[in-house]
Amino acid sequence: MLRPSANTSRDRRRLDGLWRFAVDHDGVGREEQWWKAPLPGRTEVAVPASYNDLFADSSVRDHVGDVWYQTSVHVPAAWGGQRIVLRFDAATHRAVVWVGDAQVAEHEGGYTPFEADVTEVVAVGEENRITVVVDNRLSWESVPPGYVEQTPDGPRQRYYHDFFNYSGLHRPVWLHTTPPAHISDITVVPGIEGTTGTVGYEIAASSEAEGLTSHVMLRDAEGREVARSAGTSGTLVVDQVHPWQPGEGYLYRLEAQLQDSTGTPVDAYSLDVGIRTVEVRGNEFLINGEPFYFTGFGMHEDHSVRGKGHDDASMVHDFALLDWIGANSLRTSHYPYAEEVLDYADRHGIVVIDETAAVGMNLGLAGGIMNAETKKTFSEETIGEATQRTHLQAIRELVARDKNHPSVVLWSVANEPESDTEASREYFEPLFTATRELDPSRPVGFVNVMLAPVDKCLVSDLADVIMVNRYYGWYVNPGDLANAERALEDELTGWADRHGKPIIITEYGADTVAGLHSVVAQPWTEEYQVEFLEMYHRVFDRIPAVVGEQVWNFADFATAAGFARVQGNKKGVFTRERHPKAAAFSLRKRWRKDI
Ligand code: GCB
Repeated sequence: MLRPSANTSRDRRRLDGLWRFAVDHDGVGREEQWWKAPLPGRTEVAVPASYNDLFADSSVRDHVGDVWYQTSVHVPAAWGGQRIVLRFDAATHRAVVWVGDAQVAEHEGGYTPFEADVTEVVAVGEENRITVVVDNRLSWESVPPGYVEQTPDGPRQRYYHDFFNYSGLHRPVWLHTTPPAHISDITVVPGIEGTTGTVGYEIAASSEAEGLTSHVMLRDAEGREVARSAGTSGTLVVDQVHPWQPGEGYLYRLEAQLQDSTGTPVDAYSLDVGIRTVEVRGNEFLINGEPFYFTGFGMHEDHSVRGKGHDDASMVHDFALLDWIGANSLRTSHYPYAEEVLDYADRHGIVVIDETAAVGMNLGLAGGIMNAETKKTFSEETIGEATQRTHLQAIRELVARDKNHPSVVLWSVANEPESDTEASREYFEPLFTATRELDPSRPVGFVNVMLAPVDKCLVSDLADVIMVNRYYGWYVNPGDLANAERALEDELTGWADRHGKPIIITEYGADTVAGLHSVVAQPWTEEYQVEFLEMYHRVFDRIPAVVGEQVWNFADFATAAGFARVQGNKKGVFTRERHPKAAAFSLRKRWRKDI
């Protein structure tokens, strides 16, 4: 599925803005067919945004179930004869879409795009009503999982992950066109040998394109042609290649065309391409054959008021802070981020660990802390075959969406699942296999939890890279950094010895209330966060297999209520408003080589 584009053969419109909105408190909208008329009430909502925090109303914020969105769009008469497509970059967690009275799409999974060919349904040259119902319930079959508890006061959504269940239309909505005979997908796989770059390409086209020929041309960043080829697949060869590199996101542009027998273009699509290699060799992580050391953060798409809604201004600012602090990488914890984020990372040379929304698959933990749960994590009553099917589909959609981004160097199939039981291994083995089949060009891993240390974890040997989240000095040995240092070093040494693979510490951090200070470093103070991180860095520097450090978290973020959460998780190095805590300055000293 290619993203909407505007060029000589295609056009696009963003449908963002204010939409009509109704919370289906009584769960009657589907039965009453709310898509057939203007939605009840006068409420409006911003798209893209989470709806939860837009209103001063807990019955909206904590609503469990359906909410309805509706807008009207004029479809230009000039679009007649084109294929018209309605696309949602995301609807969290599932949606059904109608144009007028006709259902056109249904999608499960809150963080990947979906689209519908609405050519036969829209009235060209007229206003068309678009209605979407978005269901935010998490179940044992969804990714991430959860369950709805019935209480005397109504349903309550329960889940095991540590971020607020923001919901709604979080990303742009598009109406766009392609010619009926069109390019439907492009896959590129870059390579480098010495000073020569290669771009393996494959072009998929719609059935109407039979008889047309595919042509591709590669231009450098200055627009000069550097290679061309014909046919639906092949390899472009680039002499004196300018590689895509961390810190310098050099991009070529692939221009693909479908041409008829007279050489006239019928459809065209352009794609940015970074030429780089990624390889795990021994305990090193190599980009373009050079050892790469990850610095940066696990992040969240999280802002006050708009929740998980994508916003370019906030994104640019977050990247500016990453640059300021000297971060060269991020993990899309704990779900695929907006595609704009990956585009930006491509252009600016930020390295990305791309994660699915499989988080909270560990009933021994809830909201980041130990949980007295009697249910088994992996079972037919909880996370079972149905969940695995959803998970597999989420991996397929993630790889399909992000396969061409040079910034993405590693797939993370899950965050902190239970991984010390036979059942967990049975669950994950096919998912690793499938991910490698879908993309043989990138390493695959998952993020290990502290409850499954090196001698207990039964899943890590399936991974190319060991990713671990550790909280010595916080959840274990709180306030005792001397003991924490020994325990951390012992454990990381154990991982290095056992697997001989590169290790990335994908989370380490301490909750810190900005403005809280103490002369003798105490948990929750800014001083403690600084000393905590410095202790981890001493240990990392003593273990050669450690190839990366990503602090938890970039910024404070919203969570479900909990006695260890002070208006959310406070492990940010920046506050939720993106103001630096003391730790930001100490990380900057470590990570920026130029100051
Ligand atoms: C973790 C989770 C992350 C939590 C964090 C915490 O291990 O991966 O989602 O927010 O711990 O702060 O407890």
